[in-house]
Amino acid sequence: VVAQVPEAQREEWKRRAATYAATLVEDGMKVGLGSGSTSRLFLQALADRVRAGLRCVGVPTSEATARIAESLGMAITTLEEEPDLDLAIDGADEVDPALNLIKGGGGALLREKIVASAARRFVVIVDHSKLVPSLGTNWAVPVEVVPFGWTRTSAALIALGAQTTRRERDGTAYLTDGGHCILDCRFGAIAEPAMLAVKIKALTGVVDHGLFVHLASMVVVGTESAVEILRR
Ligand code: A5P
Repeated sequence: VVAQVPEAQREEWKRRAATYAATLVEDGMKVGLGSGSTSRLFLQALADRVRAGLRCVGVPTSEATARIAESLGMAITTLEEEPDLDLAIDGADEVDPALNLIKGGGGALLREKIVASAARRFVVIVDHSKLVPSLGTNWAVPVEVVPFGWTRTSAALIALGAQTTRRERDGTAYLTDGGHCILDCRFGAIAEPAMLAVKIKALTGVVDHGLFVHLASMVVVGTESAVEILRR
């Protein structure tokens, strides 16, 4: 499905969701700032509001997002300074009908999950092509693992039913902002994300994974003509 939608059209759908999400930020809020291309559009829309007088402070979910936010003139801080956020807004790779997610296509899943968990409301912004009947339809589950003994951790994930691929960049292991590897794990369609999430998290060597279960309070979906709001 994803491949059939021209990129320019998806970009427009993403922009629609991102622009709507920027209107959810109220004066004085502490906001988690997501990572990825949809979040970048959100940052641009939010920066427009900040230039118009809105006061807010953001906690970035990646070094890349921190750089973008700063370049747009936005105030940023850390979870150490502001451990309780009013709102977090981020993209996703897949969204199922129960609003469970796969995240981490951009490799920022660990900080994204910590920031989403620190927020009173976690709002997800996606284009329509990200909606799937079950997680795992189009995407592998990214699993963040410590580099030490990663082949052992990979074997444990294979024993859970995954086909694993270590993510690479320029011919060498891709490393996250936290200095960990990512193993992209294909499980096929995932019948019970909550159960799989617990099993993956229990493996020694796993730091965290891209299954976001029962975390999103709302999903804003950009479509051809409008935004659709999905609530849990
Ligand atoms: C980053 O690690 C991811 O979780 C992104 O939020 C996700 O991959 C969605 O990215 P896009 O908005 O670029 O599709």
